[in-house]
Amino acid sequence: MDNLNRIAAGLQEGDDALVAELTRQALAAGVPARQVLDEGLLAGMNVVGRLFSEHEIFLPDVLLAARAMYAGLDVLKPLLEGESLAPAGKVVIGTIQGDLHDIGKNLVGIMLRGAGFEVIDLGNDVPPEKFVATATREQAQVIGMSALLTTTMTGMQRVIELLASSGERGRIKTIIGGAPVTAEYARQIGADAYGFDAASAVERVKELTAS
Ligand code: B1M
Repeated sequence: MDNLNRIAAGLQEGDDALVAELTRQALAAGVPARQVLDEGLLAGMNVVGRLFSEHEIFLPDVLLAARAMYAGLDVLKPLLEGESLAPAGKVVIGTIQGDLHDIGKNLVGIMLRGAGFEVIDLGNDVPPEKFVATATREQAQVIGMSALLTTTMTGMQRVIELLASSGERGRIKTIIGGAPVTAEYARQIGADAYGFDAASAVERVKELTAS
């Protein structure tokens, strides 16, 4: 088994120390950070998601896998963030209220920082009012919202409604993403952009801040 497959397997087993060590080894062997992320950590997490939905594994297993994912991400983070120069713009990000999933949102934050954006991360379970109040106070150009549950994604529309009622909708743009979110849903609720993954989120935010 090659190193990236071992990372994916270690993540599925929830072995955080092993995942961190294998991630360091892969980097030392010259594997690019993005490849370690995509073919090691994310590949492992995809299997975890499938096994969880098929009831082959249970919540404690998913929690351990998430911890292992973070152990690997901690090693990759400095490389993914890179060295940014002048701030390209300010983005407020968070996972919507009621939703505790934050791995994808954190990845989006890391990649945005890597592209030179100043990122204010509100964490998870963020009330709509907090997104709007923070972006307004901080004069951010973009609000980025993440949702992983079909039951919480509806909360993102509330943020857009609040922006409209406070007169900030034209100035502060919105981008949404997360596993259950689609481009069609983004259009439906009036979001300015949809990010399929962290890399495309960066491209969309660049477009939003350029216009
Ligand atoms: Co939960 N969970 N979970 N979970 N979990 C899912 C989402 C689920 C699909 C699993 C399944 O059944 N197959 C399912 C949701 C079903 C649904 O809504 N239809 C589910 C469920 C049901 C639950 C609980 C309700 C389980 C329970 O308690 N019975 C519970 C809910 C808790 C809550 O939030 N209130 C729960 C809890 C958890 C853990 C805490 C154990 C853990 C989260 C730990 C953490 O985040 N710190 C967890 C995990 C890890 C998952 C899965 C397995 C993996 C999610 C993940 O981190 N993926 C997930 C299965 C799946 O998604 N297939 C699942 C890796 C991450 C990098 O991907 O977040 O999709 P993702 O982000 C991607 C893109 O979506 C995109 O870019 C990222 C990078 O490419 N993206 C954006 C994300 N945000 C973006 C924002 C953008 C743009 C792009 O712009 C701003």
